[in-house]
Parts: sequence; structure tokens; C-alpha cells
Amino acid sequence: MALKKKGNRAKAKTRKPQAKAKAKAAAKKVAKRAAKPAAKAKPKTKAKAAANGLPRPSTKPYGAAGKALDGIKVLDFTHVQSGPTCTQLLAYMGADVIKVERPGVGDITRGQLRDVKGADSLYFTMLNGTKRSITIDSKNPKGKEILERLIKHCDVLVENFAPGALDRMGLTWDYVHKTNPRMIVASIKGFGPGRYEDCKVYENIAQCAGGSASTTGFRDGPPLVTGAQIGDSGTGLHLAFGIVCALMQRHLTGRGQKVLAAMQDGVLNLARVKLRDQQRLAHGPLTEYSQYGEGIPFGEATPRAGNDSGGGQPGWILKCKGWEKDPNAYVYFITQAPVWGAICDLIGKPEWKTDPDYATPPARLPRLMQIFATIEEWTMTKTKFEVMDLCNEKDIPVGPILSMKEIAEDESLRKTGTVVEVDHPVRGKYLTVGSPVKLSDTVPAVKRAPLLGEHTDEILTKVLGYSTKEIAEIKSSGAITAPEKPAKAA
Ligand code: CAO
Repeated sequence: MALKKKGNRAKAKTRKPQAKAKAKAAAKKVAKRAAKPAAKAKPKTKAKAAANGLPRPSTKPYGAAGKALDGIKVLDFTHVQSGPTCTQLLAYMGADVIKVERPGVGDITRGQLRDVKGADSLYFTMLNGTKRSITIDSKNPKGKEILERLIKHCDVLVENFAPGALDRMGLTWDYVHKTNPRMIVASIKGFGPGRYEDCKVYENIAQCAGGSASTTGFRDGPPLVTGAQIGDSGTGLHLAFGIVCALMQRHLTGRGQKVLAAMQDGVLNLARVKLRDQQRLAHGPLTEYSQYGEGIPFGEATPRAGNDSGGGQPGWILKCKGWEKDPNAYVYFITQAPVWGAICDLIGKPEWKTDPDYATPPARLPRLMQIFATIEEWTMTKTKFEVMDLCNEKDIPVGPILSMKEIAEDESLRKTGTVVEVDHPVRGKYLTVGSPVKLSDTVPAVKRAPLLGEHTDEILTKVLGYSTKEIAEIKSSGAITAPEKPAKAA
């Protein structure tokens, strides 16, 4: 930056005579406009930007100055859901994600829950878009050699193998760090260090161990897991955050580091309000839980709260017109205190505005279920979208229960790029979820998922610089191809 500054100053000197004439003309204009403060402000901002060590603010239109993670190269060893969610987000934001898969096999999800014969499943394709796929047998000596080149080339290695699997491949932290001291090694595991650290973990195990299942469901029923994949996709998001932080810190230290996102920790982070309630229990009942209004005593642990809103504003799921046939004809209704009067007027109970049994939030707490039953009598006369429109006109917070069919067809989600249709050479068109986070200066790259090993040759030649002769040797070594199947008779 300092050099640049000097250069600019030197240029300014040589252009002095020309600049003088221009300045005179400009001065006249400026005087006319009497815009002195604005003229002064300009150099100030420039000086600030330079002092920060940042480049000058781009003059390109927003969205045309590249992507947030341009230039970041990711060695992607992830599989199933948690890890792939993370690397897909990095790819959307511009990182070059090179997914390493076992020759002939690939990520196990390619073949799981298949809906189109012979095509990679939606499970795989919706989690691996915008990545490149290379097949490498990481246990083959030639394969190890290729991996070493990739480690030298990349900035981040991401994996979510079972505990110990990466070390068994020989890719220990010591080895990776020695090979490329700038490499960030990011891992998802089920548990952090402790008594369960060696356990394999899937989504629902994480939901149970992270405190979500014990606090989800109805009081008189068993613990419940949620449909949202907070253990897998949630932890993938956490890991992506950790990776971006490590990349930022690398600017300061010049070295990589280990990043660990444990699924139990990720779920707990998302369920933190329930740990809040656990501590509140020591000081009395949780008055916003409908259990309180029903006079049911609390136990030692945060209970399951059904559809209670969880915040300080009571809420519940209510039936709407058509609920008898449509399992999603429901609305979430919140009796937010500031709009209580509007709610009373809308549902035809204006007397509740002044009735001491209903007028204040504390008075309403013991009779929440009766209040929601009365509101439901009103919501059942309207469709969920009519309830949405009528309530939002009055600033009352409600939300329709949207089915996945409705979400898939939602025009605004398509427009914002949250739901994206991509085309796949084998399965044809399919829907995927684009970036859930929008940056005003990055247009996410949402592309189809790669076929198994689709980019093997391209990566070997263009990224790693192997010659045709070397590639022939690699191919005959079995490092990138599936072992021949033995003949049937044998
Ligand atoms: N070449 C050669 N071998 C490869 C390879 C490659 N390219 N890619 C993977 N392998 C091998 C691994 O080395 C490992 O072999 P060893 O166990 O002999 O060392 C083997 O494939 C399987 O790896 P794994 O143990 O991770 O896979 P699994 O199916 O048995 O377990 C899972 C899956 C998800 C339970 C486990 O990976 C795990 O607990 N991961 C961490 C937590 C996690 O992410 N869970 C969420 C999963 S999404 O629901």
C-alpha cells in the first residue's frame, strides 16, 4: 500500500501543469456550487482507506466486483450432509471447492434415497452444487502424492469423517501443517473432546445430545426431533463461520489453524434459549409456558413447550379454514402485547381490551389456552393467507404454516435466489436451496452438482500441472479409478 501511495504522489507531481489548468476550471464550478465541505470530505475518506491497509473502495457496480471468497481454494473431504452444507456455502460465495471422493463409490449420498434411476440423488445434488469432483483413493501411494499437491495448493481442508479417519489416511494435523503451514484444517465431529469424542454421530443423535429433543414436542409426549436439520446443516453453517474467521486471522498470523465444530455444540448454540430457561427455573416457574397457566408444576429441567412461542410474547398454532382436509391449513399466531387491542377488535372481542382478566399480559397468562381457542374460532373462518393479510394490516405478527409444496412454488423465494432451479445432465432440472445469506456485493454462484470424478482430469492438469504421461501413470496405478470388479464366475 505504501508503495502505491508513493507512486500516486509521483504521478501527481509530473501532471502538475495540466492539473493546474484543470483545477482553475474546477475551482470556478466549485465556487458556484458552494460545495466546499463535500470537496474536502473526499480526500479524507481516501486517506482513511489507505491507513486501514485496505484497497481503495471499488468503483465497479455492486455485484460486479467478484465474489466474497474469490481465490480461496478448498480441499473438500466432506460427505453426507453436515460437511457438504459448509463447503457448498463456501462455493456459493466464490471459493473453488474441490471435492475428493473415493473412486467408483463417491459420497455415499449419491446413491441414497434415489428418485431417478441411474442419477445422483437429490440428497447429494442439493448439497454439492457449485463444487468440482475429483476421485482419489487416499490410501493408494499415488493417490497420497496427488493429495500432497492438493494440500500445497489449497487454503482450507474440510472434513467430517468419523473420529480418527483422517489420521488413518495419514493426513494428520502435523503432516498437513508441515506440508502447508497456511492450511486451515476444519472438521465436524459429533462431540467435542470428552467422553463421547470417539463416537459416530448422525443428525438426530446431535439433536438429542444438544438439548433440542428434550425441549421439543408436547409435555405429555416423548422427546421429539425437528425436521430442520439443525445438527447437520446447522453445524455446517457453524463450521463455515469458523473457516471464514480462520481465514481472516491468517491475514494477521500468516498461518493456518484447526477449526472444530462439534454437532452437539452447534445444536446447543441453536437451543440456547432452553438453557436460559433451565437457569430461570431456579427462580420460579416459567410463566410464559402454557403449562404455567394450566397450573401444572415444573420439574427439574426445561420442559417441552409444545407450540409455545419461546419468547416473552405468547404464541400458538391455530387451525384455519380447510384444516379438516389440508394438514397445513394452520397459522402461527402471536398475541404480542402492543397490538393486543387490535387483536381484540379483529376477532370480535373488543370487551377484552378493558376486562381486567384480559387487558394486561400477566392477567392473560393463566388463560392463554382459552384465549387461543377463542382466536382459533376466528382463524377457522379464514384461510391461512387471509389471516396473514388481515393481521399484517394491523401489525399483528402471524405466520402461515407453509408446506414444502408451497415453498417450492413460492415466486418470491425464486426471485431472491433462495430457491433455485438448476439443470443436471443425468437427472434434468431440479430445485436446490441457494445462499440463505445475501451479500450486496456478491452474487452467489449456484450451479448443479458434479458427476462423480467429473473434474478429475481438469484438476490434475490445470490445477496440479500433471503431464499427460504422468496422468497415464496415475491412471494405471488405480489411484483415481475404481478397482476392477472380479468376473462373476470367480
Ligand atoms: N479414499 C479412500 N478411503 C476413503 C476415502 C477416499 N477418498 N474417503 C473416505 N474413505 C474411507 C475413510 O478413510 C474411512 O476408512 P477407515 O475407517 O478405514 O479409516 C471410511 O472411508 C469411512 O469413513 P467414515 O468412518 O467417516 O464413514 P462412515 O460411513 O462409517 O460414518 C459418519 C459416517 C457420518 C457417521 C461419520 O463420518 C461421522 O461420525 N462423521 C462426523 C460427524 C458427522 O459429520 N456426522 C454427520 C453426518 S450427516 O448426517
